[in-house]
Amino acid sequence: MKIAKSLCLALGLTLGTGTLHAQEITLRSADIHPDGYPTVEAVKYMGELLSQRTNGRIKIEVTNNAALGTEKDTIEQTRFGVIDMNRVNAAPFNNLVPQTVVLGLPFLFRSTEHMHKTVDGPIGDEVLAAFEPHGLIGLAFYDSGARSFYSTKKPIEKLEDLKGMKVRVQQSDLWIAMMEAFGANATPMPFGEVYSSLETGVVDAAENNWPSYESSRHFEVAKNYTLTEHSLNPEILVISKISWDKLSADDQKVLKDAAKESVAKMRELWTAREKASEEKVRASGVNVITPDKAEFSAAMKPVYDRFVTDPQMKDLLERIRAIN
Ligand code: GTR
Repeated sequence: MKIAKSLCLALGLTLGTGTLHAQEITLRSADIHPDGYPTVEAVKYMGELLSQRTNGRIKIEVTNNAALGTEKDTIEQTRFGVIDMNRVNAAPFNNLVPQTVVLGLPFLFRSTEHMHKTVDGPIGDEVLAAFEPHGLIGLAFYDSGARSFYSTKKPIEKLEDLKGMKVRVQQSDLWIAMMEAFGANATPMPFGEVYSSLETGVVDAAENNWPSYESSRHFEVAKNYTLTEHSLNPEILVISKISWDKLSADDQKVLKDAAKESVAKMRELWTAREKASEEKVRASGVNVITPDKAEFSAAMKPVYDRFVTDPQMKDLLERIRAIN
């Protein structure tokens, strides 16, 4: 009895102390997309899992709509621990983490399934691990569908139509080179500037997946959508190494698991949104063109020649191609 009592006391004391010292953590996560967009909702879902599994001790607060800045800027802020987490497309990471380049290479993935098998396996793990020396911890890959061109005036029906067109691209050397290989004039700029640039003629075209084309309302100003589907470049979720290092090993595991589990949720949300966005865009009367992709793909050789040069890149590419 005495022993039990003292045990209880000891336990109570331990729990009490634990509660007193349990630090509540709110991780601030950036996204350029609005509420309801699958990337935003997937990170919120991850936050729910994290909160449940830590009894409300660790939370995620998603700051969306680019309120924390452009992707390029928020990557820097995340590296320096000003922002804890960030969901960004692979492209703006290209210049910082060269291993991410392979995922954006044009016409590389044969299907969404091929891309999933790549990022879900050892190659995905290698790419995520490559972030650490740059002050970031790679947590997960999210879907981003297929990117296709959209233009304001001249519809892009064949490769030749891109010649001399001013096309907005993401801020990445790979993407600039890709546009040049297509024969276009690459104009790198943040996503938030694309709508007005299309509207005022600063650019003639841009490229993106159905959900981004729709949610950004770019389809209202660029009414020709050409299904080149030239890249299946995924999204990447990262956490600042500074924020990561402040977590206990147990919390790091809970966080990583929650991130991995949010991937399935994201894929579900993505499939539904892709369909809904396509329906909305088509219903608005956009001119949807299905081109012969072969000539677009054939034009990409200089991109591979320039970016797949070192042995590590060659090896990554061969292994991705070998995935069935
Ligand atoms: C979207 C992607 C964003 C951003 C944007 C862009 O598909 O989700 O992270 O990369 O494209 O083109 O800038």
